[in-house]
Amino acid sequence: MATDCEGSAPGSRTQTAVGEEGECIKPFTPEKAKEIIMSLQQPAVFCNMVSDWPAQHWTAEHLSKVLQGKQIRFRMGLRSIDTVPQFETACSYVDASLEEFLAWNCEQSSVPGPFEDYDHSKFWAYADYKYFVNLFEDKADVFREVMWSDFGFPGRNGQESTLWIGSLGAHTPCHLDSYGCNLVFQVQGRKRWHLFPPEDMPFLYPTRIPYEESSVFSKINVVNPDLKRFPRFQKARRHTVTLNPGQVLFVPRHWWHYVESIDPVTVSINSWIELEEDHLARVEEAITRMLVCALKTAEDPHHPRAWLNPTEVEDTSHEVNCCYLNDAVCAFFDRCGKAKVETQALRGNGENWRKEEPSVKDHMDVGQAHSRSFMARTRKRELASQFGPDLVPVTPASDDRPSGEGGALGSDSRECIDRDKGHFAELSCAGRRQTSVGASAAAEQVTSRCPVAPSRTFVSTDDLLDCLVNPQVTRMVAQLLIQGKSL
Ligand SMILES: O=C(O)CCC(=O)C(=O)O
Repeated sequence: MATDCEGSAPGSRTQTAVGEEGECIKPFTPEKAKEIIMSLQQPAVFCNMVSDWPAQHWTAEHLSKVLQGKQIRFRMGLRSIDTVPQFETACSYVDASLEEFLAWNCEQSSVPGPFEDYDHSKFWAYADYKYFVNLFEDKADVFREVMWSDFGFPGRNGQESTLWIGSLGAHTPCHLDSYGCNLVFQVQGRKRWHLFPPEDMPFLYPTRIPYEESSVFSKINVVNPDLKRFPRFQKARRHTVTLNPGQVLFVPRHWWHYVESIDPVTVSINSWIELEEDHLARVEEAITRMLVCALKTAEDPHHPRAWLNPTEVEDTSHEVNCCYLNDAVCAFFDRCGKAKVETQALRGNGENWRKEEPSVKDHMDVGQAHSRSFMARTRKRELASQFGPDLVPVTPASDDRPSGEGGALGSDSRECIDRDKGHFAELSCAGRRQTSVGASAAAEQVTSRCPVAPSRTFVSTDDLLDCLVNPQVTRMVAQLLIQGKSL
């Protein structure tokens, strides 16, 4: 069953217990909340934890007054549902104030101003992923209206948070965040989250194009999947939850998510909590950056922005990327020390997507592994006992099969697969012939026969990158690199 937390219909808020002194009593102490966050490996919704936060009043109207006409960049997307994800590289952008956004959103028709070219019935607008520090600059009093200290992170407030303001249909394509785990406070309107566990990575067809440091995108539009192209997606275990105002969603590390606004205006605030595992993730990200920049720049030196997510400022030179990789490896050793190389770089360390591939160290530690798994089971039971009205687990959707295109492959798709097989056979033969004529002759053939038709080549740069910088591969490369340097 999809989770829809009770007790907070849109716009309304749950009652929080009040103590004798009039103070707000929360269901979890900061210490308990942090313990849950640091050990829970499934998404869950915290209720009744933020009713005394000043930021609960941050509607878009309120923020428009605070921001006093400040220009914000809105990402404009089409409401129509395609099977291809609407990546940020395919969106257009409008600079406008929140007042102008609200006028466009309320009028529901073209109003003169920055949104005039965007028919409200066809487009959504999203001021997404806005760091508070850029929006509010040094307004420390505004930062303090967000109090992540209630979740056990003293001193963490708006300064370490991002803001998301969207219209109906605004969404973020399915991706995972390479660093940290996530706390998301829904302030206004509702958002529907579609989540998938890290172990489902092979079913989500990961890609690093468009390239953005810290995000691995899925090639699938999870609300309208193309099951002919991506049949493995049928195996993905979708978890859905509708997040209501006043609730805080906990997204564990590396859970995939697609997020859509399902009310006319939505406002949410999130903070990514750094984790110990981020040190290794930073090395993996540096390897990814180096390979993506090198191959994509070589492919088309003149159009870097075509593959770069708009959130990335620039494609960096090979020299800069080398420095970045060296810094990441040094930081790994500085922060973790050689002792941690064992636990972080060589062992499974509870990482879901590596469960199937035990490391050399795990093979040697069978006895210890058994007692570890006993402890993990006990821990899981302890955590489950925390679930109740104030901490609602996000469970797998009852109909696991994704919607659209009928689910099972029909005759059309089978036909298409057979056609593809024929294509494959033809091209593999061509490939074998090429190797037999020798590398230099083959290279000559390549340059003379297909000089400018990358779309017709069988293996494109992106196909190659999808394999080379697949997160499972970069994990292994990072481990080998760290292992080599720790000797
Ligand atoms: O709210 C959204 O649209 C996306 C949020 C997100 O991706 C995140 O918080 O990591």
